[in-house]
Order: sequence, then structure tokens, then C-alpha cells
Amino acid sequence: MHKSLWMLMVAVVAAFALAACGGGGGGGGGGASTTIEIASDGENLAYDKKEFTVPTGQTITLTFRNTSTAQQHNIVIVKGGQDVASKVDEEAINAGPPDFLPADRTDIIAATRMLGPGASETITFTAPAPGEYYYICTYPAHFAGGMWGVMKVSP
Ligand SMILES: [Cu+2]
Repeated sequence: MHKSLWMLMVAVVAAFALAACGGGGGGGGGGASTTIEIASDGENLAYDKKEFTVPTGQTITLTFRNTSTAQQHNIVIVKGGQDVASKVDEEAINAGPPDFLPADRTDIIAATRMLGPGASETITFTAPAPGEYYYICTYPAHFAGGMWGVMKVSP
């Protein structure tokens, strides 16, 4: 009878272990994620968010919506501040349509395609080291016209 009690305990422990595994898998584990929604500001050459903050290392799911009825827009998050943004903008204009994105993505963290009026796209990326990163629209003259913002990455 002592042996049967021990067998029962093994069975109970196994059941708990299975339950724990199932719960962990369904909950998404420890990898936290953040969702950001950003849009163009109507017909203005601007985003509806001038800045947003994300925690470093997290998976960011960002949805950009072009709410304009006439303009094409995208969002390109660059690996730096205004100087890097200007460099990427110049490379993007040289790359030309349809997406105005340089083939060399070295200075780019994440980018949507160039979206027509009313279109949206969701992109996923990992938040980089703490700091401030510009995001810009690379349609010609939009960045210069004020279509940019700052992604702040917190420690
Ligand atoms: Cu634009």
C-alpha cells in the first residue's frame, strides 16, 4: 500500500506539471510586447503622435494608418536622430517610387511600405537600446514639411 500511495503522488505531480506547461504556452511566456497605433494627421504633413515611448527589448507591434484622402505616406523609424533621419530621407528620395525606401537598411529600424490614402500596415520590431529615434515619412518633401516624430525608448 505504501507503493500505491507513492504512485498516486507521481501521478498528481505529473498532472500539475502538464497544467503549468499548458498555462505558460497560452500566456505568451515572459516576452512582453507593446502595441502602438499611429496615423497621419488628416491632410497635414504630420503624424497624429509627435512622440511615443516603448520599453527597450520589447517586441513592438506598430500599426500605421494613412488617414489622408490624397497623400501617400509611410513611417520609417531610423537608428538615430535628425542627422540619421536626413540621411535616410535623402537615400529614400534617390531610391524613388513606389516605396521610397533605400535598399540598404543599415540606418533603419523598421519601415512600412509607401501607403496610399486610407491604407494601413502593421510592422513588428524589437525596441532598440534606450534613447531617442526619429521616425519620418520618406515621400519627397514630407519630412522637410514636418512629417516626423520621436520614438523614445525607456530602459
Ligand atoms: Cu508623407
